[in-house]
Amino acid sequence: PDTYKLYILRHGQSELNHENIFCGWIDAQLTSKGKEQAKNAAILIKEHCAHNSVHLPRVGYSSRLVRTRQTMEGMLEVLGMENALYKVLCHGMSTNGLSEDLANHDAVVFQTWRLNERHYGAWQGQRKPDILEEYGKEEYMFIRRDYKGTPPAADLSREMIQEVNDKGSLTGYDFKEPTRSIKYKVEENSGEVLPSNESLSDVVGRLNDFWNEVILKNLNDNNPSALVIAHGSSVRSILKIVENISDADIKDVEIPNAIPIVLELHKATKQFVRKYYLDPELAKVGAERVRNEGFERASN
Ligand code: DG2
Repeated sequence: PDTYKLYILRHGQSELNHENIFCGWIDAQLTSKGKEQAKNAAILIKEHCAHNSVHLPRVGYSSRLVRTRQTMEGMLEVLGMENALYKVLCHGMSTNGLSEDLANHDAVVFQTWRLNERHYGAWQGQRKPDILEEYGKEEYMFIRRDYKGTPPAADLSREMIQEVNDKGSLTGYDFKEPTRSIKYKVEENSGEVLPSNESLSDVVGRLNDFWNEVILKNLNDNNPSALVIAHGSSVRSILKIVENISDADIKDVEIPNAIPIVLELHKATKQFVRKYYLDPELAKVGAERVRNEGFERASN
């Protein structure tokens, strides 16, 4: 094949997705439906690779939030790659040593805050229908989907974070200290400046270099594919960067939970060639559901 392939997806349904609550940087875990979705996503990739006689991806990228970690673990289990090495990447750290790591593990997964969901500021932890009622339809959709729409900043000293560690168990955090400075200590010590609210354009700004300098750079003949597990906003940001989608058009792009998108890139130039969902029908239904969140009282 003359293209590299990136398998990109949003994590499976989280507990807060299910409750119709803005999640952002809150560490919500996957529901049992979310775990099933992760398995199904892995099966789709497995079938796709078998059908095209190509190897499974062995390099993975995820956010620092537990819902992408759980999705990754569930998928790697189905792919028969449980012996995976997880590494946090932040300022000043590189993916050097990848080939040695791959020699000793089934897969290597880099976790970065740059793939986190956008920080939803003061809206985090609040029910979508309540925010819709408080702000009205126009403002709600502007902040939720306009490229520059920014929610009010979170009060970080009170940031309601149901923090769980990478394995999904509640950590014994001392809530007197903001939990962020415990979870993201590595990042803060490395000099990263973390947000307290973000628009989609902020996410594109913090993700762009990581996309080009890390994810694209690591694609080569030894690693012609990679698996990227991210969030609604970080997947939309990736599509915006890769397909050069306009600021106006990106507001109409919705990302369903856990349906892999294949992004094919030209080998020589790493330019965008084509994009497709591995289950287009399911993706359509899922995207429609996301678009309507907040407008109906029933949860998904
Ligand atoms: C959702 C996106 O992000 O919400 O933060 O609640 O992908 O992490 O579940 P995700 C959240 P919307 O912008 O679609 O309302």
